[in-house]
Amino acid sequence: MDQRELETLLADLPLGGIRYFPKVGSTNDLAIRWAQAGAADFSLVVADEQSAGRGRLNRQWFTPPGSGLALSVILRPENLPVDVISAPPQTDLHTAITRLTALGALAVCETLNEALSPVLPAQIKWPNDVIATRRKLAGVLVELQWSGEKLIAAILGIGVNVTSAAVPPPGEVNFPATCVEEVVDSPVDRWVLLHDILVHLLRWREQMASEKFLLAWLARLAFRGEWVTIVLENESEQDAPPSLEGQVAGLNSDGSLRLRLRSGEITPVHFGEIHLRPVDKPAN
Ligand code: BT5
Repeated sequence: MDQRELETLLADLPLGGIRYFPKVGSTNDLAIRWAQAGAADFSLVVADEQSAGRGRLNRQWFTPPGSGLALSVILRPENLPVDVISAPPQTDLHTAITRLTALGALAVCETLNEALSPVLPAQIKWPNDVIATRRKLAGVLVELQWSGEKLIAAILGIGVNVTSAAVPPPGEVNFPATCVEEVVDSPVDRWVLLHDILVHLLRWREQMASEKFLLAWLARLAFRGEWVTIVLENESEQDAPPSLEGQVAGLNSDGSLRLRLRSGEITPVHFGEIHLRPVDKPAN
């Protein structure tokens, strides 16, 4: 792949601009800088390899060369539905980031469900992972870029493991990992996946604030009805984070997870707070 080939591949899509790099630190960093320099809405940064790819809370995201997709899309707030991002200080950042994250995860899920044969049964492990056969094969990282009080862009970063070379060794991941080719058991053209992910992003962006979007997201929510442990994330990492155990009961309209506790009470869990692992049965 090179810049010109990528432009040809994506020529039918209404993108703001395209930048391809064989190797970068993080595509999100390049997208942030490009957004600051005036990139048009829906501009795209793609890299074959990342040396400093990141996940949430500055965790690492592994992207060796030739093995997956690493992309970042620059979304301008004026082109997002008003209900998703309103002007600060009214902006509810958790809700906005959660929806934008779901936009990325849903686009990846639908692409994997539709573009491949056999169908790849991808699901969304709330809030930002795409899993299949209970293992992670893609992750989404949304970062907001401000100029003083003004939100200038949301950077939607997506990493997808396509070949087995993208899958980190078991000791280096906090959740079991896999890749697209392992799940479908055949070679996959990652650039076809990239094209289709962008098609789904463009389509769903228009409808991100709708009930239809929430239902599509809910339909792909992993672990529904299962008992899970929610670890409340603690950025300071000084103490072991507290955890909650409950059954995944669905989504609230703000995108928070509905968790049914042992008492039967349903409690919302908000973005940025959790880590999620299935457990076989409730603890006594
Ligand atoms: C994520 O974070 O899953 C978000 C990943 C976003 C990556 C994209 S690539 C393009 C753009 N540019 C960037 O720099 N980032 C975005 P989180 O849920 O925090 O998961 C991170 C954790 O996943 C790590 O701590 C590892 O345990 C695990 N991990 C790292 N690389 C992985 C991989 N390739 N496949 C599966 N798991 C991985």
